[in-house]
Amino acid sequence: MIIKEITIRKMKMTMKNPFTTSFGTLQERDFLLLEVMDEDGNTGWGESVAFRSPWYSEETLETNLHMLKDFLIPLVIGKEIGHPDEVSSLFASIRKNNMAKSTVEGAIWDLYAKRNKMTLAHALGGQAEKIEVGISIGIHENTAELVETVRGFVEEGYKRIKVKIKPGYDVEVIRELRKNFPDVPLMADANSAYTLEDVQLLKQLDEFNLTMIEQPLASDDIIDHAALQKQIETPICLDESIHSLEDTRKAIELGSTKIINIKIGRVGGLTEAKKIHDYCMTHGIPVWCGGMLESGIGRAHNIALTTLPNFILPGDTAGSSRYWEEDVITPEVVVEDGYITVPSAYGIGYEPNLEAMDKFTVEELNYKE
Ligand code: OSB
Ligand code: MG
Repeated sequence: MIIKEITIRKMKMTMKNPFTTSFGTLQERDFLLLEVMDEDGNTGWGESVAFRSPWYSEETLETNLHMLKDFLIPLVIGKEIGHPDEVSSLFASIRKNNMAKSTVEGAIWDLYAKRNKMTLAHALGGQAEKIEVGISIGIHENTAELVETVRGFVEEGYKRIKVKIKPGYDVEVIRELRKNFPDVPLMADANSAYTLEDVQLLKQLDEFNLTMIEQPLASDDIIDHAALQKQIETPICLDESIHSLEDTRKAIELGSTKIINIKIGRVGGLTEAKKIHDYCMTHGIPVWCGGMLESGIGRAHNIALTTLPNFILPGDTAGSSRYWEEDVITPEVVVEDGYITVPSAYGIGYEPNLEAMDKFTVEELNYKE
């Protein structure tokens, strides 16, 4: 396939509910969608999961736009590409900027699958026909309200509940949740809010039988996480610290992590995500698919990835209605009794809903060969 044309849409959508982490609250979701077109007029879609500000990682919507316009698009436009695995070699001269790279690579994967009349899941080697879904719940300062929110999602059938924690909002909140939901698979995500000085506090979480604690320590750390894991029972799962297969190998060798949260954008695309999946499978490390409050385009990629066999734990791939009044794909992503049925249409398996997309598009940028 030859990449003839690329269109970027700057998007602005408002989430139904604000989402609070240890870093702050988000309700406006600004992001990029990217469409690639080949010589036959087939198209593929990708999403940049970077946020407006660099709280989760150093990338932002504007740094992604800069990388795409000035470096990444010029490296693929007009190029003949046999397989999406080649995209990472085309980008080899560019360091990091994984979310920006993943935006283009994801669109090329979708295009490749459509050209070959396959689902993206099959193109990746995934087999599952339905996937288990968990949900990530933001910080609620009022614990009674949190309990009711969790109850609603448990009743909807979500297979695992993840709550955000931060210093001052941790042990007692988890205790209350465990008291109310003794058997629900429960986990906590700290988004790097603690340090090794908090070992005694983190140890107290051991009594609640959490499936895991996600990224308790610094976002660039694997050394202290290894030290922490030696002192706590709860399995550590790394999110922010893992950007590549190499990071994965090192973290596993050091004993910094027992589970990996794979986010396609964070690791630079589906090809790297699949490598991490395969490596973890060989090493007995279960993985699950994280979320970045994506629109339906990004979620569709997450769903396809989750069909690979080592995605043993439920992911943060909640349905469209968890986030949006109206999503940008059709049909929307539906979670039924805690499962998503993997779509059978070619490529990402959902059609862009152009009418909805236009409503949320702030600007469109077009690049031709
Ligand atoms: O740390 O997993 C995270 C959302 C934004 C940034 C980081 C994270 C999250 C979530 C929500 O936990 C995942 C989702 O529902 O998409
Ligand atoms: Mg996380």
